[in-house]
Amino acid sequence: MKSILSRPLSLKSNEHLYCPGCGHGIIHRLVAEVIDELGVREKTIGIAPVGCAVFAYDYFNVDVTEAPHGRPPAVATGIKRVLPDRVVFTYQGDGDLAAIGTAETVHAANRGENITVIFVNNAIYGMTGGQMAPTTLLGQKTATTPAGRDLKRDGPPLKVCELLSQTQGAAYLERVAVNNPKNIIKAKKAIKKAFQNQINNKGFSLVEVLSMCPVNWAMTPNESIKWIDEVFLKTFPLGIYKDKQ
Ligand SMILES: Cc1ncc(C[n+]2csc(CCOP(=O)(O)OP(=O)(O)O)c2C)c(N)n1
Ligand code: SF4
Repeated sequence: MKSILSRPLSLKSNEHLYCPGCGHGIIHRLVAEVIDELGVREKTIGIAPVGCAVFAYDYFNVDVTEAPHGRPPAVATGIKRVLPDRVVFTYQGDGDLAAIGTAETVHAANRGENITVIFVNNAIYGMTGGQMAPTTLLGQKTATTPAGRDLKRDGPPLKVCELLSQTQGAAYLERVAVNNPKNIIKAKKAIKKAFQNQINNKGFSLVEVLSMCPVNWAMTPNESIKWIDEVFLKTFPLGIYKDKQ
């Protein structure tokens, strides 16, 4: 029988700990397919975050180190500067990248570090109870934000692509989603471009991926893929926010 689908070489066969319907597994696969297609598996180094993706080092079949609490862009900067021939990427959630790691993210982008950042926005500060993500929507009640986000008390959701588009050093910023096949194809294209940019020395590239968290959204996987289209996208519109030629 002809095999039409197989596991990318850049993904290990380890079983994921992610919940059913979680977007992390899809995004892991897209990153792994891109690394395979670019033929850079032997020279790629990943940086894992805190949050649900903390175990990314167990899933990617490339060298991966761990930089807790939003420090992946700082660690990626050091690795890339010492080993400029390597392909260095960070994989971070919104709590990691846009709450505790805001400074590292903004300054790495502003300096134009030649790294690739995969930013998973699920509007949830995963792993801890009762904490709000910087991206949690106004009024959004979740398992980790039972009181919902209040504009006066908490401020509006933080829009990372829009924010980073103000930095001179950012070369490429795009927001994509993984809630349906059409969006998944676009997400892969954006992730590939973010890696290709690094290979072509274009500087800081970040792909923000809107991703499902059915467990903390208290939805079924089916409801959560619909919620992205019907609600999430209204606050976080998809598109290219910067593409420096
Ligand atoms: C004030 C504070 N500092 C640091 C931490 C450590 N910490 C645990 S999980 C996490 C981030 C989790 O959220 P996110 O990055 O959105 O990942 P997700 O699990 O949603 O994929 C952080 C920073 C914490 N819980 N609280
Ligand atoms: S809590 Fe949400 S982000 Fe974490 S693994 Fe489960 S579905 Fe994924």
